[in-house]
Amino acid sequence: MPVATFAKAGALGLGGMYVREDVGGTGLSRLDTSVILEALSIGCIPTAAFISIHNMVNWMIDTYGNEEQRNKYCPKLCEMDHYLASYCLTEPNSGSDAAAMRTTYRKDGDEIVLNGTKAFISGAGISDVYVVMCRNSEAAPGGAAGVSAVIVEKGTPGLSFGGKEKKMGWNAQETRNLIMEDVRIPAANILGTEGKGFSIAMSGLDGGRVNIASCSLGGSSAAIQQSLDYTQDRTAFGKSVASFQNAQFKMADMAVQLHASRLAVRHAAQAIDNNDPLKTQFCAMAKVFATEAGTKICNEALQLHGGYGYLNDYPVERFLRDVRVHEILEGTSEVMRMIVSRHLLSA
Ligand code: FAD
Ligand code: 2MC
Repeated sequence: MPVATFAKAGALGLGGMYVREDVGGTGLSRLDTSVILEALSIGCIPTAAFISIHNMVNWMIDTYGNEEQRNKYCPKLCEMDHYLASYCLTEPNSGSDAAAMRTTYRKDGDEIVLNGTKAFISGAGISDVYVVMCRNSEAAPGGAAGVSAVIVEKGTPGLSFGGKEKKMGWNAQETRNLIMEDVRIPAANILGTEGKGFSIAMSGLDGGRVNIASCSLGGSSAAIQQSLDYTQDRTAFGKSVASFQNAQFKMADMAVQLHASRLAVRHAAQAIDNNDPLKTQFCAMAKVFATEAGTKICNEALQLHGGYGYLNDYPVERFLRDVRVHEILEGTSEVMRMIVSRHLLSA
């Protein structure tokens, strides 16, 4: 992971883009953040995407934390100088059905004791702060009731990490299991109201989904530019590839998809800024639309590059591998459709 680069990004104010200024944040809107993450992703999608995850966690602490928690964690997270944060919801046996989590905590005086395993955690092993969703061991299993969000610091006895997952893309960040065996932390590390952790996790993800969709915009935009450059340079049958109407129409369709995606993403970002009652639905719509378009655009870009597109001499295959996972993480396309259809049916 480019930890030193994150420190430079922190110095530019990118560690707490939508965190309040009194704890070192930049105080920008979600709309501003979307534009920034799109621009960063033109360079490297997983680097931008980890900055997004770090910002999501920092915002959760800023928004739901008490003054002590905000002052303890947010200023350092905003600096992002070798001080990073991870978001821990998924478990080996529960991803889409996040409320089926089995990680528990039990109270013991002023402390709580955590047990369980979180899977696929971006930044695990490197991050210093982990916001972990876990269920009170006395609560009934299943469902959102009894789930709390807690802050766990790296180095706490009983906290360990699994091996580094080998992935198709997103290789500029590490993905590992987070294993908790009798991890003791102060009960004061519960974030927000005890038992409301599932809602806290979901409200973080509304913004996270817009951010990830913004990373797909950046990847799509880069892939279109690479296609324009390559097809004008490459010749076949005595002409530039760009002179074939097939290539022109493909690139026009890619630009149409990107434009529509960008409008949906920016609108969803503004819906969060305006606390629109339909914000969750708009975030889900934007994520499914922009991330599926991102994969299609990058795949078409690879096709337009012919065999060279398949070689890692050109960046287009990396963009395709990196955007593909955006249809899965922070809620799959199917979960996004579930959120939208639930709203439609309950309207
Ligand atoms: P499953 O839930 O098992 O789904 C399998 C398939 O069934 C999917 O196609 C899914 O859409 C479909 N499906 C499930 N339920 C339904 C339904 N009701 N209707 C229709 N279809 C359904 N998680 C974190 O908490 N923190 C992280 O930092 C993090 N980083 C990640 C990084 C990477 C690179 C990856 C790959 C994953 C990461 N995740 C992280 C986990 C990610 O959020 C989950 O993989 C994702 O939510 C899907 O869960 P799952 O893999 O268990 O799939
Ligand atoms: N904002 C605030 N609260 C919300 C919310 C939102 N967007 N969505 C749901 N809630 C609340 C809801 O109001 C309810 O609260 P209460 O019990 O107080 O009434 C509670 O959460 C339970 O909501 P549901 O009944 O809708 O819960 P359900 O179990 O049906 O699941 C679903 C909802 C499928 C949307 C959720 O499980 C989900 O988002 N699954 C996908 C998981 C996911 O996205 N994982 C990403 C992991 S992070 C990652 O991948 C990274 C790379 C960082």
